[in-house]
Amino acid sequence: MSYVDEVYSYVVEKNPAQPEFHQAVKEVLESLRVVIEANEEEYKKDALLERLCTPERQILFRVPWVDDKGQTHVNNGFRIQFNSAIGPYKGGLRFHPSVNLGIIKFLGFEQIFKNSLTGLPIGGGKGGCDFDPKGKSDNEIMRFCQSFMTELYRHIGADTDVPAGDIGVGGREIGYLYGQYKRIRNVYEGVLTGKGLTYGGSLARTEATGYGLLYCTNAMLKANNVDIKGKTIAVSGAGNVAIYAIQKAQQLGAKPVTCSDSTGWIYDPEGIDVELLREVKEVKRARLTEYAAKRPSAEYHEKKNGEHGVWNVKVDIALPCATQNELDLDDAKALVANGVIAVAEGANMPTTIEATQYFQQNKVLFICGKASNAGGVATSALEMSQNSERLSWTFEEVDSKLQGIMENIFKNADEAAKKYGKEGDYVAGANIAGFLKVAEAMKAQGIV
Ligand code: NDP
Ligand code: 2IT
Repeated sequence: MSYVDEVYSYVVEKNPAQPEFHQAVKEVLESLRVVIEANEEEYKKDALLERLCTPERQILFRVPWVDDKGQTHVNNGFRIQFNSAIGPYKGGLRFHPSVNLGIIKFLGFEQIFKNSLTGLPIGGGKGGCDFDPKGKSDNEIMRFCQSFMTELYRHIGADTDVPAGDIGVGGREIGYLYGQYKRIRNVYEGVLTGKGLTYGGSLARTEATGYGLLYCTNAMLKANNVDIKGKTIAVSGAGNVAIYAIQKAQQLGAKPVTCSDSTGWIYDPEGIDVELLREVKEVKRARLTEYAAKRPSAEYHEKKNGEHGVWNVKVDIALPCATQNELDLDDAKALVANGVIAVAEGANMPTTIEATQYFQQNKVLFICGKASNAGGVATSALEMSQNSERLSWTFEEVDSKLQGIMENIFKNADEAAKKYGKEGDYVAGANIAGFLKVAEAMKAQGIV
């Protein structure tokens, strides 16, 4: 058995019932095969891959909180400090009822390579809770965030581990988490990113993941002589990533015609009205039915039987921006049959392995989230820099750095793919480029 296969079996055996984690490891190890095989003896002796696939630290904790009626609830909190070879652990917090250890580990594992690709000094981590923020009052959200931080604070710090947002964690939650951290620790430090602009946040962090996705997508299209202007786009999701992906796509002259949330999806042939979408989702925290009610050109479709909806619309480009495994083989077949040219992941691991392979076999330009959604964490690292120097940069300054970082990520993934004989396979290129830096740092630091 080759070392890659041995390590994959080891991961499956040691981490039972964590299918998303197995999937993320499989995808990375498969694309690293060429690099590993060239250095097999050395990597194996150092158990480099076993170390890479085993979190440095896993923190599991109880989060009790009291609702507005006086009822106590208990949720499960997680923080996975996966790899600190190239910098302090960095990665978001997800609050969603589906959260479990395997999901947080898949996200933390991917974060290692993504963060490496940004070129900035940040290690990989992720956290979250199986708490459902939907339907909760602001006071309930505040009490929950305070309880979550009352345990988490002892494990994090501006030079140790710097969480941020992810699904279900936006500006409101980061504010409550930050307030409680500061109260307990009595230090005013950049321990979280995605902070509000009045207390140490960075301009353009809110927009960064969606904008970065489009900068990366555009770089991939340009390298393949495709002009984004006039292209129709299917976007899934209606949260932070989806909204600013839609906004930047429009600024670049493309036309996003769909978005979705957990209960339904919109087809708007005139193009999504992004200001209306922001009002419905960011301000009112309402369903997409409210968008449809105010927009005569929009069709609203209820989601039935777990179907994904938006991928059946005929478009040139698909940008999955909601959640893991939301684009499967059937969806990929529908997109290819409708002539899709490019797919770029805004979410983390939204495309199943079979769907990814189908796109690649059918010559669809495809780039994975570790590269294409890295703009969020990259801008978080820029927020850390600003906090350290106690200065704030302008929107234009941050946005232009973000654009440069995303173009560089695409270039590095493209070049690594070519160097290892996989031209045009941007998944392999991204994984290889991300891995090499981390592997070198781990080797230099000895067996730790
Ligand atoms: P938000 O919570 O802002 O939005 C998530 C969106 O996806 C919502 O529209 C939500 O629907 C929908 N969604 C979430 N879970 C499911 C589900 N299980 N089934 C169907 N729809 C779902 O999160 P973000 O936009 O921040 O995150 C979206 C994706 O992007 C995630 O994969 C995240 O890990 C990834 N990401 C986020 C970054 C960031 O900076 N925020 C950076 C890089 C990646 P509803 O409104 O009904 O809840
Ligand atoms: O998946 C991700 O990269 C994020 N949720 C952003 C992490 C961060 O630290 O900004």
